[in-house]
Amino acid sequence: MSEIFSGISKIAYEGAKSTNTFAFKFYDAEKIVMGKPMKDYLPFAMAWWHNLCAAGTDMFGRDTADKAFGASEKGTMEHAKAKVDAGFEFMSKLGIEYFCFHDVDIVPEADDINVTNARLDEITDYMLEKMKETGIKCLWGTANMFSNPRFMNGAGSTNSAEVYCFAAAQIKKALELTVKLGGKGYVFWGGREGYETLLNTDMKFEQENIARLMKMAVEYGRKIGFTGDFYIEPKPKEPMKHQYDFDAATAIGFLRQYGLEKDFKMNIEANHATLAGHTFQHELRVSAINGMLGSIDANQGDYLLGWDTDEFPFDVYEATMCMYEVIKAGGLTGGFNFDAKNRRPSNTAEDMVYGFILGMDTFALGLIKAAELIEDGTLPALAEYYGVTLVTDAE
Ligand code: XUL
Ligand code: CO
Repeated sequence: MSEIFSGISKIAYEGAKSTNTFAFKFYDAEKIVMGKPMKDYLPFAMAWWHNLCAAGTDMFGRDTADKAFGASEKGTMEHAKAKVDAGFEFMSKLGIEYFCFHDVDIVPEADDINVTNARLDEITDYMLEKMKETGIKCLWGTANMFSNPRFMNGAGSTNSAEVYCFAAAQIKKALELTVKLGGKGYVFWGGREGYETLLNTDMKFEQENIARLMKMAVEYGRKIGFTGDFYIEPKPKEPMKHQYDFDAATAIGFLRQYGLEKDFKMNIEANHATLAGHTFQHELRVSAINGMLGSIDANQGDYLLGWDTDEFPFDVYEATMCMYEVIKAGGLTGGFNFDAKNRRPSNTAEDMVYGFILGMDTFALGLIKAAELIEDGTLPALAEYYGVTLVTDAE
């Protein structure tokens, strides 16, 4: 198999003064921070969909990037395998230990679910080989229940029994694949679980149906040996006008109402927090104080746009506050998945690498700054001066 990112060697740490654009300035995997190597705080993951599938298409224009990775035709099993080759080479060069995937990211979806499932079996065999070769692991898997037109009215909240059953079948397979790949988590992001108008929506019934689907997933997952966490990834809107998993507080209330709280945690995405009118830190704290801080989708939005722009994170203040919460909570059970993509003009293989260097460096610097905040004693001294208790020290 030929090298896909030829000309790019393994990305090394060179320090803040380095002018080498293909080097980390802050992410030094083995550097000890508060008694642990950086990489233990920051289990980074590559999102299969953005890095290997998304090629720049938006509602105003088609692909700008060539993500064929040497395959002669896109949307084929040859292309699916080329993505596996590209993905594992990419992760190895960046030192990324995990990946996350939706079922339909890893194979082209066929008209017949049995054909899709056979393709999924074949590609995951190939992924397993690569995982053994490289030591790279699966952070979480999920089923895409929002792209196919059948899900236009939702999956768990659909008005069609047939679509509901299809969603259940898709989750069953995605769970089996997650177990096969040793995934630590399984995500529910309810992109189309919501409504446009309440005049034609039975909200209670829809929420009960979503909970029922999750309950079946838990029962089946535990039966086939899935010992990891299920996650809800809250998001208030987009694509729907109103999504049921609005934010962490809403999702946690929902889980408690339906008796799902023992099996589920939160997968908090920075840009989704912003869309809900919260800070990233707020969503992390709400999850942490409820014992449900599971995993993170690391990205950022643009405060001037009300969209889910999924940018690679470069805001060090946000990353610092995030790492402050993560350290205080005793770490994540999951990891930091870069649910992030390059802008349309950043369309080269080199740009893919730059995006990840930026994101990894931002979180590494955030970790360093959060550790300073905790270790330099300023906050406890101020708290003592004013006679207050720091909430995260209260336990
Ligand atoms: C969409 C989003 C998803 C989930 C997985 O906004 O974040 O990619 O992370 O379905
Ligand atoms: Co996400």
